[in-house]
Amino acid sequence: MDTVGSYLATRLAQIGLKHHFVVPGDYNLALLDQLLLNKDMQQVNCANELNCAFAAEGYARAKGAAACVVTFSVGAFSAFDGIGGAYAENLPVILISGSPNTNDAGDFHLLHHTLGTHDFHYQIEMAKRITSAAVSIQRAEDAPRLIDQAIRAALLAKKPAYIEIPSNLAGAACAPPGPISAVIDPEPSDAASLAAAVDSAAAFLAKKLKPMLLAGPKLRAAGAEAAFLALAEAIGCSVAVMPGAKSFFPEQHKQFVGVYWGEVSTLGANTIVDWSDGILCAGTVFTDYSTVGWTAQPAGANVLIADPDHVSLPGADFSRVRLADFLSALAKKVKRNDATMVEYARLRPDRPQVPTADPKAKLNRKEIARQIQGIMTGHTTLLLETGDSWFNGIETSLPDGARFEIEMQWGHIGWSVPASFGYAVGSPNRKIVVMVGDGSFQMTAQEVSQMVRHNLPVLLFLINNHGYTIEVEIHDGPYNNIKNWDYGALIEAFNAGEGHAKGYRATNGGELAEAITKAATNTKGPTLIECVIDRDDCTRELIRWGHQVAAANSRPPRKA
Ligand code: TPU
Ligand code: MG
Repeated sequence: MDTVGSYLATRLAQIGLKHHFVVPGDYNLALLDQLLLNKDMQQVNCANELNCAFAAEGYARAKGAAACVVTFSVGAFSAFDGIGGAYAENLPVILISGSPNTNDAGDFHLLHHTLGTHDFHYQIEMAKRITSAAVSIQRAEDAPRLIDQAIRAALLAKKPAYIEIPSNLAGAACAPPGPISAVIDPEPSDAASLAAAVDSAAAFLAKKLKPMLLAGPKLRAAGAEAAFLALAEAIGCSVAVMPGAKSFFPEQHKQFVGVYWGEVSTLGANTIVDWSDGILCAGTVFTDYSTVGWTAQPAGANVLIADPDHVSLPGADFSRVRLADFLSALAKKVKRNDATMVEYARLRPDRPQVPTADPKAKLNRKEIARQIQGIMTGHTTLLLETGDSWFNGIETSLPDGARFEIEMQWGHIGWSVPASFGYAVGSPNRKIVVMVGDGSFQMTAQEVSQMVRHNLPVLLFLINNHGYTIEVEIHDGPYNNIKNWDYGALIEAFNAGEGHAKGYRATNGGELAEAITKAATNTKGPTLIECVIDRDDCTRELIRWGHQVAAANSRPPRKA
């Protein structure tokens, strides 16, 4: 026989997890003991549950799925924020919470860490809104069915799931796991719907004089990057990506025409999107942010939307069509049409050449971006935090193999610190580079100490512009000022005599270059380089984007 906890551990290992992230608490301690018995997985502690959920979120970006284990209410409520992020960002993070002993409800006990009422159901009710499946195991014999159901739902939907395990059931006996295919095998497309969707899409594209492709953030979740590339090459047309899909199409590919983000696009992607008469949007998500305050949203008769399990085009809709199946089948049916590439050859702006700054001149963001560009390799994963880091980093040209992570849908400042920790645990052979603002860093800074604990050489560029600059551009006020910290000293304080974290402070280009050189030699721990710039040194793109988003946010209410 298995136990509920060992069953869960086996399933997590079987879906490819080598780690799970935890914060202990008395409702989950017996469960953590059971998970530790599984030698295929390591248990990784986090400093708090918000960071724990974001660490799992980052791990899921690297490995495809993740799990985090927290205690009841005091832990789970914090984790919900990161789980909401995983939902928004289409990442299957399994949240596991310890919960009250199964006898307590019937005994009408009041319990610690709860709301102080006899109701212990509120947590699963809350979890249901931010997961694809939420289960509570109240009898050990139900565990195999409910655990499989929750994990499968998460993997299929690429959304989180929630599993609640009472403190007295983690070690209780249950049946051993059956074949894992029952959990992981994908749902096939409906064959007839797929064929009809492909026929309609091929006809749609054949009628267009200037077709092109646009990749969106859901493309990776749908496992459709390779199929998208095949379709692009079959048509030979221009390919733009949304900010949340950067790196989902190789940027060194000759058909890559930049990041499409309305007027703040890179490489003139918007000029070709605006010129095209037939845009196949794969996995796109159009929000106020990604459409630059609703000023740039492909829609109408020129647009075909291919979602992870649905295709819609003018006058037709097809359900149960898996995106990868659709794109691969379509690639075999389309005609070559490179009109958008011919036009793009005329429109293509030169890549901005940023001159090297005088090494003694005051540091500015352009010089920071230039130097970060210089360290990008095919092994780099660049994580961009919410703030001007988005705009500074989005222009980075990614060498083949480089990956890029951004949390634009949820947009929780502070995400990048725990997420890069989780990502580094999941992908120890990649070079993890983070661009994070001072305000964001202050939200989750303590998770750097886990990078120290695990000797992870994450490289953090902390852009210290003395406040919440992105907010200044959207809507300014005294609330956008923050307390300055000595960031380099803080990082080294995490060592406490037993770590290898290094902190540097750069106020000019020369100091930055020197810090980057030293960081390259620190292979046993994180390096933080505080880059000090003026409060008003921000990108033109942030200002333009900020104005449009502010205008969208402040639309007056409609008259009744
Ligand atoms: O480059 P910069 O100065 O814009 O970045 P920094 O310093 O990280 O400041 C970010 C400021 C910011 C806030 C306060 N961006 N968005 N917000 C709103 C916000 C508040 N709370 C959470 C959890 N997430 C948010 N995005
Ligand atoms: Mg700032």
